[in-house]
Amino acid sequence: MSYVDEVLARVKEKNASEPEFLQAVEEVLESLRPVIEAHEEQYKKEALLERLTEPDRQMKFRVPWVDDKGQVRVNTGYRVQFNNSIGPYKGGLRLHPSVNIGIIKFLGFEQVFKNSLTGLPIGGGKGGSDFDPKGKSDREVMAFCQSFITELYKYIGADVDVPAGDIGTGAREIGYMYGQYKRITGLYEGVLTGKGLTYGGSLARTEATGYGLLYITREMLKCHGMDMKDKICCVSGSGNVAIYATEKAQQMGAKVVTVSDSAGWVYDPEGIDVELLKEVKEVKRARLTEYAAARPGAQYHEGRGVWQIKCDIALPCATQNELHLDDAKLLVENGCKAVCEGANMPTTLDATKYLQDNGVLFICGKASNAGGVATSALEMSQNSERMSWTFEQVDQKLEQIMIDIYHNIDDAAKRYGMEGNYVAGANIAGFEKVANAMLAQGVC
Ligand code: NDP
Ligand code: 2IT
Repeated sequence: MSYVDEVLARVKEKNASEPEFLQAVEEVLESLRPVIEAHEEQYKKEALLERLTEPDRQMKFRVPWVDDKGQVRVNTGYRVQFNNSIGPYKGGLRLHPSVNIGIIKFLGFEQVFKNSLTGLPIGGGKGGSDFDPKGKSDREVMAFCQSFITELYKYIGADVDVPAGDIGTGAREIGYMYGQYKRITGLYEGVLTGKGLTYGGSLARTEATGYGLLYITREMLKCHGMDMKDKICCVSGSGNVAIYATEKAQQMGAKVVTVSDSAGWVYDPEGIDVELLKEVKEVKRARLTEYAAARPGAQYHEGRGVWQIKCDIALPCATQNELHLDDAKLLVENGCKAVCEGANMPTTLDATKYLQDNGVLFICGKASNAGGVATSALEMSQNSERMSWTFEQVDQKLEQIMIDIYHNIDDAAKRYGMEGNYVAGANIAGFEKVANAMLAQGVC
């Protein structure tokens, strides 16, 4: 049995109840086969893959808080510190009822490679809770965030582990968490990113994941003789990533015709009105039915369905495993040219393979959504030097980082004879830097 197969079998046995984590590990290890085979003896002796697939540590804790009726509520908090061989742990906090340890581990594992691809000195981690911010008052959200940090503060720090936003965690939640960290520790330091602009946040961090997704998409299209102008795009989700992906795609001359949330989706043939979408989602925290009600030409449908709309470019920006094999078949049938992931692992393994086998250009999330965490690392730099850069400075750096990521993953795929396979390229390029650092640092 090859070393990769041995490790895969062991990981499956040890983590049998964590399907998302297994999916993420399988995708990475399958792509790494040629790299591992070239160093099989050394890597096996060093147990490199066993160390890479086992988090440094994982914290699980109780988060008690009091709701507006005076009732005590209890959630579970998590932080998985996966790998810090190239920098302090870095990665978001997801607040969603579906959160469990397997989801946090898959996200933390992906983050290790993604953060490596940014070229910046950040290790991988992830955290969150099964708390659902939907329908909660500001005071309830604050009570939860304060309680969450009252436990988490022990494990984080500007040079240790720097959390940020993810699903359900935006500027409001980061603000409450930052205030509580400061109150407990007395430290005014860059322990969280995605902060408000008046207390250490970076310009362009809000836009960064969505904008970055479009910068890398445009670079890939350019290298294949295409551009964004007049392209029809289907976006899923309507949160932070989806909104700014839509905004940048339209600035580039494309037309985004769909968005979705967990209840339904909108088809707006005239092109999504981003300002209206921001008003509905960022200000009112309302459902997409309100968007459709305010936009006469738009159709609202319950359930899922964005991938049935004919498009040139598909940008899944909601959550994991939201683009299935059947969706991939529809996209191919409708002439879709490129799928670039804004979310983490939104495309199932069989759908990814189908798209690649049918000539659709495909960039996986750990490369294409890396602009968010890259800009978080730029926020850390600004905090360290106690300076803040202009929007244009940050945006330019972000754009260059995304262009560099495209060429790095393209080169890595070519080096191993897999030209055009950007999944393999991303996994290989992300792995090489982390593996070198781990080997150099000895058994740890
Ligand atoms: P938000 O909470 O801002 O938005 C999430 C969106 O996805 C909402 O429209 C939400 O709908 C929808 N959604 C969430 N869960 C589900 C589900 N189970 N089924 C259907 N729709 C769902 O999160 P973000 O935009 O920040 O994150 C979106 C994705 O991008 C995630 O995969 C995240 O990990 C990834 N990501 C985020 C980065 C960031 O900087 N924020 C960076 C890199 C990746 P509803 O409101 O109804 O729940
Ligand atoms: O998945 C991700 O990369 C994020 N949610 C952003 C992490 C960060 O630290 O900015």
